[in-house]
Amino acid sequence: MTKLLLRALAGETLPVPPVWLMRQAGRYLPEYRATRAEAGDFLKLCYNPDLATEVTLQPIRRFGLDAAILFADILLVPQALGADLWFETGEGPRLSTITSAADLARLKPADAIHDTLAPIYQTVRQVAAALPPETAFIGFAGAPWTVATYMIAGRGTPDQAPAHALKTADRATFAALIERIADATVLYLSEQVKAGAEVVKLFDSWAGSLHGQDFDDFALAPTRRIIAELKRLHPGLPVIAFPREAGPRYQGFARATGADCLALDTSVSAQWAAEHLQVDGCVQGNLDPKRMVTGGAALVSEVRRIRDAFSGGPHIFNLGHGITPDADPANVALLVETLRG
Ligand code: 1CP
Repeated sequence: MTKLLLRALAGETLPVPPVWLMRQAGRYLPEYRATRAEAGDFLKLCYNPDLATEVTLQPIRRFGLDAAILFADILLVPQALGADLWFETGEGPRLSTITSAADLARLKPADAIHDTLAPIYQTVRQVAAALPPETAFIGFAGAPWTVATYMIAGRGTPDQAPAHALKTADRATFAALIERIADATVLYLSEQVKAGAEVVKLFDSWAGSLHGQDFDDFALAPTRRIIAELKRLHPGLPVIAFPREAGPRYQGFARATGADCLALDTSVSAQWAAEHLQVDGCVQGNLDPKRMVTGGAALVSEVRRIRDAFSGGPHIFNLGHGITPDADPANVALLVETLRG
């Protein structure tokens, strides 16, 4: 096994950690903005295999990162299940809402997603064929809770209140929605792997708003089931889990779910994570995405601090959340140079 990212995921401690960045293909890159303009809008870009392949490869060409991540979005699964999806310019995603058993009944069965998602599998095939031999390829999906928060509210929400409200008012419908998304997620990620993805990542961006038994039932349990089913279908498949803002619930999450790597947000301390999380396997993340805007000597020292904190075990260098549109590409180059130089 020569790809550094796969070696780290297998538990190897490497002298220089492999590096990639969440949302590494995006608006901070002029070449992304040009391709997105060519596509017309964000969803057309996602469903155009040639253009989606192009934007997936752009940050690899520019920075020589150790992994590419499929260019798509976590909200394509709701769309494939029959939800209406559109993006309001300057605002974000909008979806038709699921607030009752009747709304849930109108969704398609999980195994009906492939018609809509076929172009995404084609993108995976094209990226896999085009990547340099040293670059690993990451597929992804949203974790059920996070996807459900968008399906219930019909948009991004600061506190996920509509999803919490449905969970309280009609737990059976809420749990059935989580199950439907989990079923679809297994099928979707399995097709990505068949098409050439070597690693998959589950984004549970809103895991931090689940507490106590709810965290166990709706963040941990669906993640565990998805990982178990994927590993049964694809023995040895490495999985990265990102229960963002889980705080103390990060501890034991990899062991309980079978994840090979935990993606860390910016709120956990690297020291604590090295002591309490890295003992269970690989970790990635933690650098504040704002450092990609501000750069300078402070970026260099932050990169070294995080690298040194995790130098005693398997580690993938990454940000604690997605890179922002105001990031300076020169700071990404500086990050990579600092790590490898
Ligand atoms: O070009 C544009 O203006 C669209 C911006 C954009 C991009 C570049 C969106 C809309 N999605 C994406 C791509 C994307 N989304 C990727 C591609 C691969 C890469 O990392 O380079 C990935 C992995 C995602 C995942 C995603 N989408 C998450 C989970 C990760 C996270 O950031 O927490 C979430 C929550 C979404 C939903 C979504 N899609 C887009 C936006 C603006 C949002 C957030 C909406 C909100 O909560 O308000």
